[in-house]
Amino acid sequence: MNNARLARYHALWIACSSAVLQCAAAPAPYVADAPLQPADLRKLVVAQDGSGDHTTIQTAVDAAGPGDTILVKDGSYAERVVFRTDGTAAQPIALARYPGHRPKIRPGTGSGRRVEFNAEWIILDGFDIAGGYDGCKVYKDHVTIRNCHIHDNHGQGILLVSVNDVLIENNVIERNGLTNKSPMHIHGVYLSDFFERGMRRITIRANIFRGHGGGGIHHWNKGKKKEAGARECLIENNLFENNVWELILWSGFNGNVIRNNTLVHVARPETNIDEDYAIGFNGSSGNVVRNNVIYFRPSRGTSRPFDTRSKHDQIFENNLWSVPPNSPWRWQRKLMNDFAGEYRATTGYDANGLLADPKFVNVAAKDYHLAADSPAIGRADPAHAPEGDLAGRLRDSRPDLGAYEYAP
Ligand SMILES: [Ca+2]
Repeated sequence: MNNARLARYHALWIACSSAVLQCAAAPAPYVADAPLQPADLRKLVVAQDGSGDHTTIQTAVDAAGPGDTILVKDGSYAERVVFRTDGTAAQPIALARYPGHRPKIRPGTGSGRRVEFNAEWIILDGFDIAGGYDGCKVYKDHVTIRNCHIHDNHGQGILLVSVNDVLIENNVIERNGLTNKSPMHIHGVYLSDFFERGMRRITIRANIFRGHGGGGIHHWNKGKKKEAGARECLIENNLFENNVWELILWSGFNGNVIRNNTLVHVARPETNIDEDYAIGFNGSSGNVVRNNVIYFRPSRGTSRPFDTRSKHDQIFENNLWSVPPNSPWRWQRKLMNDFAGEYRATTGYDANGLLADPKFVNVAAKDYHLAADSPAIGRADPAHAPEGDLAGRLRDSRPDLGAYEYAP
């Protein structure tokens, strides 16, 4: 997680978006209309020692207008931060770390204490956010959250409420909600269409999600309104590691793309729910799940690699599943007995996929890069692979499965 890696990611994204360069992979199918770069019209410096323009983040945020960039120096800022002033597409408001610094935001656990977005066209870049009620909560469209470490908050890591065009990239999001009275309801990123307006173009790429009592990513909406739920979202190049559910996509998560992620499900926090799984759908349909690596080892009898509770169909192509024999799973509400033996014939999914050990470099050391003899190398569909990978490396002409492209 560093700026250099993010810069490489953007450089190759821009290179591949131009007509001049030929890249192995096709452009992303959906990308949030969210701000990529600060405008830097005016720079406001926040420093606790009085050497800047402000000593608290919130006074700087309240003073900022469109095009302004707030740069925060090292320190632990015990503040609730709330954006109330909109930026614009050409002139977003940016709140970023001062170059070379790594400021901490410690909102405190009182109700509503977090980094809260009540304004559009905002960039948040480079903070360590912990000990809040939530890490971040987003109520408005056109927001970018990148390069942050969002961890050990009492509630959600990032909570999106009925918004469109949010970009979440290059963050490490871990261990949120373990102090909550119901950790199973706390997720790394929670897409909640609470107002049932629909959520469009949420892009979640190149993040690490780890150790939540709920999902790495969870989607939910409460009702039956046709327009409600998430569509045209892109989840790519992420590592999901040992959340109770890596991906739990319920109630109206329809028509989205989940590609080139690595899911490692070998352990989990002990929380207030017994079951766990790597990927599951309920009341969600028409999603494309492609080029992912799912590494599953059960931690208890109710651990499942795959869990579906409704009859809606998804498209699964070119995924690698590593699942021991006789692993229980759930298909269209029915509990099954042996995923590896039953999956393809039962679902019709992954005719071009693999049931194999992905041969990570070192699972015990949590190094999930591919080893030289990995069967995942060269197995992704080039027409549907991202340009880069989780490490900010350009994928080659024979793209690999999972979040990490193999480099000899
Ligand atoms: Ca390759």
